Amino acid sequence: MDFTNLTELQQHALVKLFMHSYYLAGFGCTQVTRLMYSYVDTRLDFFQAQNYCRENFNDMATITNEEDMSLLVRPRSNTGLVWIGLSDNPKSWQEVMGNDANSWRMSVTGLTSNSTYCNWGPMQPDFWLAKEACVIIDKNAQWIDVNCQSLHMSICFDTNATGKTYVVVSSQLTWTDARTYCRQNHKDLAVIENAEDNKAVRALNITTLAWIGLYREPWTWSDGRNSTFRNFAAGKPDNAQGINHCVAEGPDHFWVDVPCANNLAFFCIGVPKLRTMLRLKIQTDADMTDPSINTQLLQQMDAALMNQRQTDVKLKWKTQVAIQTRMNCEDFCQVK
Ligand SMILES: [Ca+2]
Repeated sequence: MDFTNLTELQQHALVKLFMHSYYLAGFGCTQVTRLMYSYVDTRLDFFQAQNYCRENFNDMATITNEEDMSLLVRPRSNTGLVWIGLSDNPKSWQEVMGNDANSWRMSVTGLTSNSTYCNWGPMQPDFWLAKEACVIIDKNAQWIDVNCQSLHMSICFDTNATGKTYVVVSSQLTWTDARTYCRQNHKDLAVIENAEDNKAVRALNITTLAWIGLYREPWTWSDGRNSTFRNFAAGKPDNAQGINHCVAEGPDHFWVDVPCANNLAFFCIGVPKLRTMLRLKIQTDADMTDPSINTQLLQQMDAALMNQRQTDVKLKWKTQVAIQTRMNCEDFCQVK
């Protein structure tokens, strides 16, 4: 189908039509608010709430300071927990070498592993008591996540023309001190990228636990911001059930870690996205059942809106085209 370009007059008419409907939808929307944060009184699990916030606002609530916390307003009737956007999604670190902000990283690069190789011991890593973000290797060359402040011997590594060589350091050090020692005297804490590397470390015949160069930074904000602000209640987080990987706030704004599967109300951040339906009547001899034709028409309408500097509008077809006659078809278009 050859859509002739919309004339300037048609573009103006299209923009007026969209914007008129946009404002009408705004007046009728009960979620319009001037607050940065919106309380959503629907009980969903963490990831369902995340989807809802992304679909209808910008994302889940990120808290960067105490002023942000004061803007989290809830009805007095809700004295329970409400999701905020902080979590430690175990899909990114538990039993796998993920590629997310809270995934395991190599000391020598600060980056996530290029290989998917790992050799976790039974039930590891488990982020026990929400305090284990560094990795040791045992005498069977199995990996275990432990508290970075605990004291252990270390395995450093060097590189040469044939690859890596590993060195045992018997001093009892924290993970950070072990890394400093390895960097000053060798290349870094041990990098283990494959079964051959792990076998080489096992050949060192260590008799107790030793640090290797793996660590991670637990907890990430849903919208990707790197706010380090925390307001956990005393003794939290503690990963008490071993599955407390998502964070909610109580009515006093103190945070607790709870299972992500809990169904709670939640706070989103951003201005609500307004939606409206437009009914368009198009006269054409083109085949409107052809998806490419529909896409082409949508692109032309997008371009017309862009020409009028209406850049914050997203269009999509709500339903498949229903042809009434060859020359007269109707469809619905959604403004988001
Ligand atoms: Ca552990």
